[in-house]
Amino acid sequence: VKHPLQHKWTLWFTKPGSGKGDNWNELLKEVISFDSVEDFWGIYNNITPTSQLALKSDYHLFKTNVRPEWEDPQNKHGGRWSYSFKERKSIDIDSIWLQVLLAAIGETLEDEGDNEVMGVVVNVRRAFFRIGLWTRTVGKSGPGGQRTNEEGKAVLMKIGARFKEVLGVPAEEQVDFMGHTDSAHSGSTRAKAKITI
Ligand code: M7G
Repeated sequence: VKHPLQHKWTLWFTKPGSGKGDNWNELLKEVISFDSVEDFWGIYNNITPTSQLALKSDYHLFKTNVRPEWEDPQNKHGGRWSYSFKERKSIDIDSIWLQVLLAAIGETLEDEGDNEVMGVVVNVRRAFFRIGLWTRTVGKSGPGGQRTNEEGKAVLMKIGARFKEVLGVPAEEQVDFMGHTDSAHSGSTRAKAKITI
């Protein structure tokens, strides 16, 4: 008997492009979906560890039926907590990313009913590994929102704090939150963060 997860998840991979003229859509590939603990380990044990991926690769683990893109209807009002590990050589990115995956599928990043976590991402870049946690809202009572702005912000901050703990980021370091509309308009996801924890 398999142990069911609370949600079904889909793994995506962004393969490194050749540089100029790369099309985001052509590089993003859906890999596989799973909804049990056993299937998660079967997949995890058979994919390339993050530490061995080529530069400009990404893994994305998102709830099934949510594409790991700003444009997805379930992401477009949302944002992302993120942290860049700049000491690429001295950190164990594989165990950090595994903890993030387990927190996502084990639903420990949010409380039942928060309904904010859309997925998690790891970006392999020349100068850093960046791990992100995508949320459905930016902590405001957006369209269909059932929370006040204050409640929304509190849920977002609680999720950010748990994410920071899972990442093992020291208290004095900052984990940043930014809305996807800002990411999309900046042309890069490195624009100034709005909220930090
Ligand atoms: P990144 O991989 O998040 O960060 O975005 P990086 O600058 O450290 O590599 C790199 C580029 O990929 C962006 O400037 C966009 O051109 C493209 N890109 C990334 N994301 C997450 C999206 C997305 O959700 N939708 C679209 N259309 N492009 C994206």
